[in-house]
Amino acid sequence: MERTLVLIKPDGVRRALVGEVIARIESKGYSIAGVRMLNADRSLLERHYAEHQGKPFYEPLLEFMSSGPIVAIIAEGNRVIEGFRSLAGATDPTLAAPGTIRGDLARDQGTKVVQNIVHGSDSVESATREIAIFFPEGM
Ligand code: D4T
Repeated sequence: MERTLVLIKPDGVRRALVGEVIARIESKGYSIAGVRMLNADRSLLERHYAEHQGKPFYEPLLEFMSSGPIVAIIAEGNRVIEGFRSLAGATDPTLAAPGTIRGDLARDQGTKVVQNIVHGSDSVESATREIAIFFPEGM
């Protein structure tokens, strides 16, 4: 069964959208196989966002992602990686379609890094790598 890593970012937790995001995942028909709330430290975020190192939004991204608690979720189901990215909507919340998590619940706040409530793995390889970072003891 396919698995993906979903993160509810600090903006989502601050705005009390944890239940809303989990409800959308479950309502779509996927299962929750693991949930963990944590304060992500810099070394964990450096591993998670290794592909973005050196980009202009990298430092603001790490700062934002460590600005408060996040919720890491393992969601499970056939084609869940693609399916959750579809539920999340486009990275830029201004352009994310209404009906998606970002389209319904986020907007551009004019910050250096976009605050778009959720992260979802983009491939089987990323999902495996990211789940191991956030659930090192397995799930
Ligand atoms: P995540 O990784 O959070 O699910 O988002 P995406 O898959 O949709 O986007 P990403 O990995 O390309 O970017 C990671 C994170 O950085 C922010 N970002 C991204 C930004 O502020 N400016 C940018 O130009 C890009 C590409 C948003 C998400």
